[in-house]
Amino acid sequence: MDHSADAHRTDLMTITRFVLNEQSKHPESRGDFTILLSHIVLACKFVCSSVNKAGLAKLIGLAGETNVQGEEQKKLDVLSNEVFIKALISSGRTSILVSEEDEEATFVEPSLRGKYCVVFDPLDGSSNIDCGVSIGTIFGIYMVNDVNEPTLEDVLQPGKNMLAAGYCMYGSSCTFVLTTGSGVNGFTLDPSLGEFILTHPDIKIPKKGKIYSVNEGNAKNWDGPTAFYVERCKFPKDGSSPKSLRYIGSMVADVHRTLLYGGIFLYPADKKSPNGKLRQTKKKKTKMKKEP
Ligand code: FBP
Repeated sequence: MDHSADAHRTDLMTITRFVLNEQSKHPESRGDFTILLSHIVLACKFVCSSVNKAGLAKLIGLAGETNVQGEEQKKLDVLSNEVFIKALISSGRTSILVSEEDEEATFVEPSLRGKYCVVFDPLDGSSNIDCGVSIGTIFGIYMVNDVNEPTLEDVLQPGKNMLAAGYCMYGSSCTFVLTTGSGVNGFTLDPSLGEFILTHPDIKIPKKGKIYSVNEGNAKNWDGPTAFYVERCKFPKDGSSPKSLRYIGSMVADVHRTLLYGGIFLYPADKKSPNGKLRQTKKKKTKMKKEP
């Protein structure tokens, strides 16, 4: 493969081309996943554009509503959630959508139903929206068990059943990171083309890392093992250098840095959040609702 600068300019591996290449490895595939992913990518481009204009377009600030977790919903949260719900439904490839911003799952009406379920947080890191710090979208894709009878169980499967998962980080650049189960690849949005270009092929987290990432402000709530581990990061007993602390407070940004630079990101369960703060779908809380 020609890695010269010119090649990168003229042999662009866009995310669409990448996924189509992957699809060609599965002759039985009818392109449904490619269509679903193209709608997720479109929604990410829209959110990226909105995030970039937020400060100017007065999109930040409180929308006056609160989400199911009682957090004040900012306009970008509401907008991002609506964009993803509409994009996923219009793909015609989904049956159930679970958004971190909604109390109930969206149950797509039969005429628009498809074989996938998508669980997502449209805009994670909401406490950082107003100050322009990196935030992101997180998503996971399951296959529905019976497209004629989608049920709650379809969106409460273990993570190992996911067909694909990824995130899109809205930071100094817009980076889309995806896995379909065999490797992780990163794509950077070229605003002049409006395309995500493959910039981080086959990402592998470094075996060793010099960074630990945790909210030290929660230290008084940690259990013994967590406190012990973090203490060792700061005061190693094996003669190695102390690790550096980096904590952005947006999971997507902290995870992305950890993936590229190595080290550890942790948000341990503690006395304040016995189940950990970074939420999963709660069985008791997710209900079905008819799509409007
Ligand atoms: P939100 O659901 O309010 O966005 O919270 C998620 C999050 O912002 C993560 O992105 C981040 O890792 C974590 O909360 C930071 O939590 P804390 O401010 O308690 O350190």
